[in-house]
Amino acid sequence: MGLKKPLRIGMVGYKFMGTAHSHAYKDIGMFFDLEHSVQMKAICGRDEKSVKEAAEKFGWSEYETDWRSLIIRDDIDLIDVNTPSNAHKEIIIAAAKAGKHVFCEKPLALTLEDAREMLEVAEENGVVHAVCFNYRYLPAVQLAKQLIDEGRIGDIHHYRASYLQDWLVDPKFPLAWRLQKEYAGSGAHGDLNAHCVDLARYLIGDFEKVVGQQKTFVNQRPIPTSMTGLTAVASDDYGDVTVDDTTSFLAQFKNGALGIFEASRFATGWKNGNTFEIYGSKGAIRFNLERLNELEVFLREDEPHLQGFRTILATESAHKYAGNWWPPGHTIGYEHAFIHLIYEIIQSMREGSTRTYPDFYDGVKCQQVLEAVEQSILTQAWVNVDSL
Ligand code: SOE
Repeated sequence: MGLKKPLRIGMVGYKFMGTAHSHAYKDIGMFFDLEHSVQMKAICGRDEKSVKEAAEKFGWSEYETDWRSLIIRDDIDLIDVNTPSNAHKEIIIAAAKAGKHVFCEKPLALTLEDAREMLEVAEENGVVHAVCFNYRYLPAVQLAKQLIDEGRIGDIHHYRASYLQDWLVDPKFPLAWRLQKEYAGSGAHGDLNAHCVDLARYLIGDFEKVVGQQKTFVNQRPIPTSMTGLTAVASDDYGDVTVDDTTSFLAQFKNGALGIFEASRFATGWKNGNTFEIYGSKGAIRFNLERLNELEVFLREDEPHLQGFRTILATESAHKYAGNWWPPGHTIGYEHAFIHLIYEIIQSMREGSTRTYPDFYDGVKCQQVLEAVEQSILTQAWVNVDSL
């Protein structure tokens, strides 16, 4: 399907991710040359007062209170969905059937079956489909990918990933939607391991088999009266936590590498520690999102007296996307990865261009690994990812 100019966006959701996505649409034209400029047409949410406030604050021209009205508007080309995960499928499928391009927050769906259906419908309707695996698009992560693709790290032996946060270590933290299976599908696993699995696939390739373990440390929490970002206000009533607080797993990759993954919201001291370490026959790479401008690199080819991890500040114009921002050393932040991803989606929408962003196929492949891990926990045995 050809792309109309400019690209007119309709968005569902206006909380944490809604803010991040709105910010990206607002800023992108200031720093990136777009063949198709972006118009923030309408934002949608059920609470009229709040969505109206969000529209004004974030710079959307209009607001809607029913997503069904949003997706049938003929002045909108792309629907961006960043609601709680349980609402993704219905909205995305309806939007794709209405001929809209679709951009969805991760995890794509609550189940592998749902994710597959979303991919099928998007393909049948010939629309562009993308998943918000934003961390691929940090300059330091792009550098890691470049070094691996250039063969500088050699054959990969080990992939270690962790995504560690600590916002649930307080047992009084309220029962947010992210702690309820019906809304979130799973806990730390779908929320955080989803990013780790996508980064691993992006950087070193597909998974062969997995085996995992998971635990919920606090089984009941106060029901919230309100929630913004990861901050919530508790009431005196308690409800059941129905998802994992932590899930870790071992993996084997199709290329022969071995992997270790861990996601937790109980990792005291870590705020948003999305890390990976890659050890290969020629070198090694280490990344930590809490220091997102940096990439640690070790190259065995260095002279013996210079051997050691060097810290590269990925802010040179030679580093992908960095040159669009500030002079070298003027660092960027969490929000920029969303802009870079949206830039790739828009660029790839040009006639005849190649896809350079994660699409629903990647969303399905991620869900397949997540579900294989869940199955391995139930059966207490390794699960071959492609058997699902
Ligand atoms: C909350 O755990 C969260 O905001 C995730 O939902 C995001 O995907 C991750 O990027 C940061 O943490």
